Amino acid sequence: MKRVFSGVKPTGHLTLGNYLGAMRRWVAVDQHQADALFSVVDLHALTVEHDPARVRRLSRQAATLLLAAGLDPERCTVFVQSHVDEHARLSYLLECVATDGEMRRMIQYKEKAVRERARGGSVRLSLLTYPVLMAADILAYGTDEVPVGEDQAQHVELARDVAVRFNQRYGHTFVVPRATSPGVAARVMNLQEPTSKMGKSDDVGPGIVYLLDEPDVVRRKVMRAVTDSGRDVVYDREGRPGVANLLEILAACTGGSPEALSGAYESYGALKRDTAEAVVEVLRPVQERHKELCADPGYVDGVLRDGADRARAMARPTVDAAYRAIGLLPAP
Ligand code: AQP
Repeated sequence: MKRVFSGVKPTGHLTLGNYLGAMRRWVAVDQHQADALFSVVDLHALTVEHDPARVRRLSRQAATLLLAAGLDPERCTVFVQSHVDEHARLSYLLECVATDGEMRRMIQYKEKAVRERARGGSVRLSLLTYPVLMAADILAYGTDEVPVGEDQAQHVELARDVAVRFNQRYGHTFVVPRATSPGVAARVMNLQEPTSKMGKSDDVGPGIVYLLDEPDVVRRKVMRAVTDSGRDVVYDREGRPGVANLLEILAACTGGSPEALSGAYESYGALKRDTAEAVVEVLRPVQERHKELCADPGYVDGVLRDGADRARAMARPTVDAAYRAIGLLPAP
């Protein structure tokens, strides 16, 4: 059975982008067809300015939302990255294989470094080396496939390069992974800035639909989405990014295709109304289950404890093998 690994960063409240671009497929497909691991990758949340109490709170919330969305701990492994030391252990070895040039070419690094400076902060070294930690997350588990949104494709490519290089230099140790993408909704855009990704740590809050937004908040955000000049509803990602984004969200929520749906609307207002209702309906069961799980914290603790135990047992042999292969003396 193929091995799948993916994760979510607790850098903000989870968004509709996280759900449509990644989580929904983890629930509907990956946990049924693969030996799958899903992690709240909290070490990655320390790469930018952070408040320790908030990261702890968001990690807990993200884990609860993964379960609320439908990940079943009987079918897959759900855990918190920092509970499994193997990620950090392997990350250092991979830093000895990846290069400075590779890190500096990463688009997300460039974008986030600019954002950190604009916010008056300094750029942490860990922001630069973040893709190596992500490579460790993936390679530690012998992962075949990494289901991610489009924004993460470059990082998975780096994990592949590092795996191939390590294997060539030190002997076959890692499975070479590949990214898989959801097709529709691979890149949900900010409703107020439809040329930018809907990211959970963005500054443009009104353009982000959070998974725990109340239905009326969702409706308000979608109804106020920026649309393009012109009146006809056509699907054109380049020329009409605002309308295209709404059509993609609607298609992802209802199962249609954005091109076909565009023919069904004569006004932006009607498209927004239907999109808002479709999003509310997609989020409703997740929010209900989230509420139930919050009332049962012992259950979530148990899932995370078992998940970390399972993940550790899976990662340790590969990471130990990498330590031996690269030339480190085994402890007597
Ligand atoms: N807008 C999106 N559309 C489609 N997929 C998305 N994903 C994230 N945003 C979108 C996918 O969700 C998974 C988990 O994402 P993440 O936690 O690694 O990253 P993020 O939500 O992009 O959050 P950041 O990096 O903390 O902050 P921002 O967003 O400000 O950069 C991934 O599979 C991702 O592809």
